[in-house]
Parts: sequence; structure tokens; C-alpha cells
Amino acid sequence: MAMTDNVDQTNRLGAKLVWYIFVFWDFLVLTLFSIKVYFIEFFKLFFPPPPKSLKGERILITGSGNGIGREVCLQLAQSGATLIGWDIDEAANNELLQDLTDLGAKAYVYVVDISDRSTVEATAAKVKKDVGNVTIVINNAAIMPAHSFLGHNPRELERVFQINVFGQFWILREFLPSMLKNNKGHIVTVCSAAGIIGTRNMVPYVGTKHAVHGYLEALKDELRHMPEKPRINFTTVYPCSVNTALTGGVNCFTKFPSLLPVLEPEYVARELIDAMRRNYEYIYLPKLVKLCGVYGKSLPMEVQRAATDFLQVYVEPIQ
Ligand SMILES: NC(=O)c1ccc[n+]([C@@H]2O[C@H](COP(=O)([O-])OP(=O)(O)OC[C@H]3O[C@@H](n4cnc5c(N)ncnc54)[C@H](O)[C@@H]3O)[C@@H](O)[C@H]2O)c1
Ligand SMILES: *[C@@H]1O[C@H](CO)[C@@H](O)[C@H](O)[C@H]1NC(C)=O
Ligand SMILES: CC(=O)N[C@H]1CO[C@H](CO)[C@@H](O)[C@@H]1O
Repeated sequence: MAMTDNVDQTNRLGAKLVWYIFVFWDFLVLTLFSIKVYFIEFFKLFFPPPPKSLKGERILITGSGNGIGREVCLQLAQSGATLIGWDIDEAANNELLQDLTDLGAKAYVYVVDISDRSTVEATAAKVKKDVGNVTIVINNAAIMPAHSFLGHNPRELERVFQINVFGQFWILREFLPSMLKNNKGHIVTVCSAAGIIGTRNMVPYVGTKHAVHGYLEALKDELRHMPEKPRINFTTVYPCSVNTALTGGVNCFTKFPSLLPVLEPEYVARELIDAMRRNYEYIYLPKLVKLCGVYGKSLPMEVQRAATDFLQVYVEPIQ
């Protein structure tokens, strides 16, 4: 009796020891890997990865008619990629097509309300027929109603999520499968500083941008754990304020316009394309957004609030 007890105990001790050795080994591997990543990141500061060619890519851009989306299209006109512009604004998209054709681009435009799933499905089928499989998606279209939370009407609350979040889901459902099958693709997303920081008078918009940031993190984790480890790249852009029609109905404030300047869509588009071509996973425009939105998160909440009051970054709807 006492004998078997002893044997059991020894076995249990042995199993525990083996478990500790495995955990220690995994931790060692994790540590060495982290050190390697830090070295590579440091190296990349001085020697950024070379930009990849976009020749032959088929790039879908939503919200192509105006603002950042339009600039991205114009700047890609001579890249050798086929451009596919989706926008709800038909006149703006036709004008874009004219400009792209003048620049010698291979381009197609479609009138699409991305919040409408059946339209997205039907237009995606048309794109596949007209152009072939899309290899890069740039999810950019969004709206930004800005009022106090209770000042939004219910219809607006639904619409902002339908466009800013569900619109991206309907698009990924159409174009991700062929990327996975062909083991090649790139998902570029225009998120926002509002995807990592909350600001008054933009409660629903901030909700949608946090949703976008969050679903992308989860999607990347999901793809990473697929047995076939698909080679799909992700680039997410977090701009602060940009001089486009999106902010038409609001005044954007900051005490330090030189630290947080209102950016031009040309600049945001240039940085987006550069990040996409170098396979960067995140970019923050301007860089201060990263300081506040990423590193600032480790400060106590009270300090974060005091710091945002100090910086005074917020929007005020025009009455
Ligand atoms: N402007 C800013 O201050 C700012 C800051 C941070 C992030 N962003 C983000 O940048 C992206 C582009 O915004 P922008 O500033 O160029 O705005 P914009 O209003 O100039 O352009 C948005 C485009 O999306 C289109 N669109 C709107 N609803 C649509 C729908 N349902 N279906 C298809 N197309 C639709 C519009 O017609 C327009 O052409 C958005 O995701 C926005 O959230 C903008
Ligand atoms: C698109 O990708 C799918 C999946 O790999 C493939 O079956 C199909 O032939 C491709 N279409 C074109 C036009 O290349
Ligand atoms: C499709 C594509 O561009 N894949 C690239 C993703 O990024 C890695 C490097 O981070 C490249 O090796 C892949 O070619």
C-alpha cells in the first residue's frame, strides 16, 4: 500500500518536473524570439524593407470618389496595378475614372453602397467577371456623424455601423476566400485615431473604429492559426484629422496644431501606399497618435484623461 503511494508520488513529481522543463523551454524560446524581433525592428529603423511592386495586382478601393480614397487611386495610377473603385457617389467616381484614364491607368469604377450586402455581393460577382480575383482590398469608405450621443438619431446610429463595420465584413466575405485559396493577398484598412482613443461628440463613430481595430486583430489571429498559414498581409492606418469632406460638419480642435496638424489627404494616401508596399502592419499619422493611443494606454486612467484635457483634442459639431 505504502509502496504504491510512493510510486504514485514519484510519478506525479516526475510529470510535474517534465511540465516545468517544457514551460521553461517554451519561455526560453519566447524570450530569444522576442530579442530577435527587437533586433530586426531596430535594424528596420535604418534599413526599411524595400517597397514591393504593385504591377499586376488588382486593387479594390472603397470610398474612391473623394478624400483619401480618391488620392490613393490617383497615386496608384502609374503603379501597373488594375484599380477598382467603389463609391456610393456616382458623379465623383465618374470624374475619378476620367482622371485615371487620362493618367493611363487601368481602372474600373462601380456605384456601390457598401452597407447593402446584396449590392456588395452582386458587384463583387461583376468585378470577378470584369477584372478577375482582387488581390488587395483597401477598406476606406466611412461616414462620421458627429453630435452628442443622445443627439444622434437612431437611424444614424445604425447606418454608421452598417457602413463603417458591416460594409467591411460584406467586402471581406467576397474577396478573402480567393486570397486564401491563392495564398496571396493584402488587406489594407483605413481605421482612425478614433479606433484607439475615445472622444466626445463621436460616440458611434469611435465605436465603429474600435470595432474595425478589434475585428482585424481577431481576424489576423484566426489566419495565423490556420494550418496552411495563409500569406495574407495586413496594413492598418490610424490617422488623426484629415482635411476632407468627412469632417465637413464639425470643428476639430487641438491646442497644439503643430503636434497634431490637420493632414492633407495627399499625404495620408502617400503614407498608406508606402506602408502597404513595405508590408507594415500599423501606421499612425502623425506619429504622436502612437504615443497617445498605444504607449499612453499604460498610464493610469486619470492621467490619460488629464493628458487629453491638456492636449485638448476633440470635435465640436457645427450647430
Ligand atoms: N477625414 C478625417 O479626419 C479622417 C481621420 C481619420 C480617419 N479617417 C478615415 O479615412 C477614411 C476616408 O475618409 P475621408 O476623410 O477620405 O472621407 P470622405 O468623406 O472624403 O470620403 C469617403 C468616401 O466614402 C464614400 N462613401 C460613404 N458612404 C459610402 C457607402 N455606403 N458606400 C460606398 N461608399 C461610401 C463617400 O462617397 C466618399 O467618397 C474613412 O475610413 C475615415 O473614417 C478620416
Ligand atoms: C480566382 O481564384 C480562384 C481560387 O483559387 C480560382 O479558382 C479562379 O480560377 C481564379 N479566377 C481567376 C480569373 O483567376
Ligand atoms: C502577399 C504578400 O505581400 N505577402 C507578404 C507579406 O509580408 C511578408 C513579410 O512580412 C512577405 O514575405 C510576404 O511576401
